[in-house]
Amino acid sequence: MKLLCCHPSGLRYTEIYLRLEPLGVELVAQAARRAGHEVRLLDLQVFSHHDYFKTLDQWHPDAVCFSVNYLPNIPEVIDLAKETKKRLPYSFFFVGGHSASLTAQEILEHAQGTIDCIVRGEVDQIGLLLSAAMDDRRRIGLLPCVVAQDGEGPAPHMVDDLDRLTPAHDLLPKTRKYFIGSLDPSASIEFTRGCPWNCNFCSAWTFYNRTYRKRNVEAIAEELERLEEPNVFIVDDVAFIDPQHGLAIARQIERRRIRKQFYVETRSDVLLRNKEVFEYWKRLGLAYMFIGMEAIEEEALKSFRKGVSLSRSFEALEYARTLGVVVATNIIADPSWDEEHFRRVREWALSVPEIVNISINTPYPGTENFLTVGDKLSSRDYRLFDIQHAVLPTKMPLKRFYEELVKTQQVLNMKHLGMGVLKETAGLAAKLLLKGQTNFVRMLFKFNGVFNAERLFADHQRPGAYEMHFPGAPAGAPGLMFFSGAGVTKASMTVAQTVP
Ligand code: B12
Ligand code: SF4
Repeated sequence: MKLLCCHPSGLRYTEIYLRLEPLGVELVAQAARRAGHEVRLLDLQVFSHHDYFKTLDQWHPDAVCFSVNYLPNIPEVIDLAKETKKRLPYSFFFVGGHSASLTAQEILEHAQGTIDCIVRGEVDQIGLLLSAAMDDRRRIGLLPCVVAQDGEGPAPHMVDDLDRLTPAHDLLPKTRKYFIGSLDPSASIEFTRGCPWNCNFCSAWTFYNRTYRKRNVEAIAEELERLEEPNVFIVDDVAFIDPQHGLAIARQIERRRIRKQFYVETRSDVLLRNKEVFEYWKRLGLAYMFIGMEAIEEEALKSFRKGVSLSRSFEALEYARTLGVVVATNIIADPSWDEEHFRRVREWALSVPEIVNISINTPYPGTENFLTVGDKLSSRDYRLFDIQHAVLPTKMPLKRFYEELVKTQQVLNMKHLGMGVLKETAGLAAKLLLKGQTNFVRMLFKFNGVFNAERLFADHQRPGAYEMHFPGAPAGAPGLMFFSGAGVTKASMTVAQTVP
């Protein structure tokens, strides 16, 4: 069978800073290739819809799949499914990934029969699914992980060996298009999967049942050795939770003389607890670090159930500074914020040397927040769920809220984007341009074209919205966990607050 594996378009609000390779769909491609199928990869973050349709028309795939990790991509994928079925009526169209797993029934409803099924959970039994698609599509709804129009198979189980599959990086064309800031070009890699904490705005822990699994260090080192890119984005939600694992990977890198620059994301308490791991990684090439702070007020941190005190957060920032890596953090803006609140955040963010990013508190399906405040949503247009739009009622008039948000983002970005930064990084920029890497330099000038209050406001009036289901609506209720063996719903939502 010919299978076309696709990742949907990037968002204009993230593409300024980064564009990263689609690991999820690369795993699907690898699984299908192993099962003997002919596979192509197409990433719409890099290629256009025109390229997609050209591939359909010229290559005639028997099956097409999309990875949907992001809610804003749901409408795009549904529209592409509809158009695909017009061109290739007998093709098999399926979707998987984080967001698709958590909103499976409603996606099928919106797609009106053009999406054959959603595969929930992790890439595992793709071979079985593709055989069923070739032989007898009526069987599909009986398969594990599958949600189809006419049936739903057993709940997904978690993959026991994360090293059984490695991403089909070699099938990815145009790898030089992936970058994060000045780490241009950059590949991506996964060391661990899942998160043992339970912040109420996040679905990382609900998706993976609050488990935390580690890959084999040798397998990781071999994968790193195969990557040609000089930079690597480590996609773990919280890097180096287990210090022994982090140290063991570092030793492998040192022993094999792998020379790369790395980007990691972690938590304040993990950083402070495992200083020796981060120091070792700094010596090996750790260049960028993102620390999820989320708030600069104790009360707000508590309300997110982050499990870290404000003083520990500030201590972590201070310590990170001494490591000599670029440090970025994020603050979650609440729709209840007024001018004064934005002003206080601007004042704090300007007083620290780190890159400070502002996102908006957004209840995602699969999060506890969705179950508690999801019925108050002011918009259910999937395209607005990118944490740059307010989908809960704002205290200030919406337009005013966006003006304050963009003003804050502009002030903060002046520190890190534009002409001033180009002057400071002139040597690096010139080096990258000489190598034909333009992503970083373009990034420095894209900001104003993208972050714009008028545009954010106008996005709420765009036609063609598919509406997300409210929590509790028959086809939209995701519960909190869906892997087999778990059944946490709104009624039984108390989750143990164990912090590793
Ligand atoms: C790197 C990353 C990004 C990159 C984009 C990378 C890319 N090209 O896809 C950037 C930084 C741009 C990004 C942005 C955002 N992200 Co992000 N991101 C991640 C991160 C850290 C890693 C993704 C990854 O590669 N994982 C490794 C691969 C192997 O896992 P995976 O893709 O999930 O694939 C597994 C399954 O989902 C499944 N699968 C995936 N695709 C398919 C397809 C089929 C057909 C099948 C069968 C199965 C399947 O199988 C895989 C495992 O076997 C994840 C967290 C995480 N650790 O996963 C968050 C995460 C996916 N992001 C998230 C969010 C919220 C966002 C943002 C909205 C906000 C933000 N954090 O900035 C934006 C929106 C971007 C957009 N386009 O809309 C959430 C998603 C929540 C949700 N959907 O409910 C996550 C889970 C983080 C979190 N802690 O909540 N992100
Ligand atoms: S620590 Fe990070 S990944 Fe884990 S639940 Fe909290 S926000 Fe999500």
